[in-house]
Amino acid sequence: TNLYQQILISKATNQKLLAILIDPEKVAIENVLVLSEKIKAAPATHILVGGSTFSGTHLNQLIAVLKKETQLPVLIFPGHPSQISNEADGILFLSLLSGRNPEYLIEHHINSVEALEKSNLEIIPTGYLLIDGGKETAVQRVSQTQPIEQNNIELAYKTAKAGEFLGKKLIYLEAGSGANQHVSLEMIRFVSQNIQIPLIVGGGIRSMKTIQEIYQAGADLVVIGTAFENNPNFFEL
Ligand code: 1GP
Repeated sequence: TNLYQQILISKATNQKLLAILIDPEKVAIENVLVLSEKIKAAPATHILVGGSTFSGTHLNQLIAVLKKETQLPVLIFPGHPSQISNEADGILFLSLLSGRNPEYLIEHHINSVEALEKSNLEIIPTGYLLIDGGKETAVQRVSQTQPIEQNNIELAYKTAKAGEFLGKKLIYLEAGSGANQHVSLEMIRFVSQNIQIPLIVGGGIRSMKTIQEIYQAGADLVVIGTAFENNPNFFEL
C-alpha cells in the first residue's frame, strides 16, 4: 500500500496521524542524529520536510538520515520546486487554493515536472488553504497571498470542497508556522464534516491538549513544527 492509501485507512479506522515538520533551514546536518532520536521518542507517524525559504544544499542528506534513523515516511512539504528530493517517500503537491497567485496555483508545479518525472516520489495532490493566524506568517509573505479570515468558515469550506471537486486527495488547513492562533475548532469541524478526503491541520499548535481538540474537531493529521523545534521533549510533557 502507498502512503495515501495508509492515510485513507487511518481515516476510516479513526487512527489519528501526527507529522513533525522539519524546516531544513533550521537544522544543521550535524544535529540530525540527535533530532532523529527525539522524533523516534515522539508519537509521530510522518515527517514533513520543507519550508517557505530554504535554499540550502544539504536537503538530500538531511532526509536520508531522518529516514534511516526514524524509519518514518518522509513527505516533502515544498515551498519551492528546488525543495524536491528523491530521498523522500512522497510529496504534498500543494495548490495554494486560498490565494490568487498563479505561481502557487500552477507555475511552480510546471517547474517541478522535470524533477518529479525523474523521481520515485509518490505525488499527493493537496489543496492548501492559508487561514489567518493572527499575524503575517512566512507563507503569506513569500506567496504574496491573503489568508482566509478565521470567521469566514463558508469560504474555507467552499474552497476546500472546490479542491475536492478538482481532484485533490488531501486538504491542508494552515494557519502558518508560528501563528498566534491555530485554525479554529469551528472551522475544522465544518470543513471536515463537509469533505470526504482526509484533512490536515497545522500552524500555531502548541499543546497536547490542543492537538486532541483538533483531532476531535475532525482533523485526520496534525502538523507540529515550531513547538517541537523549540522543545524536542514537547510530546513527553
Ligand atoms: C507550518 O503547519 C505547519 O507549515 C506547522 O506550524 O510551526 O506553527 O507548528 P507550526
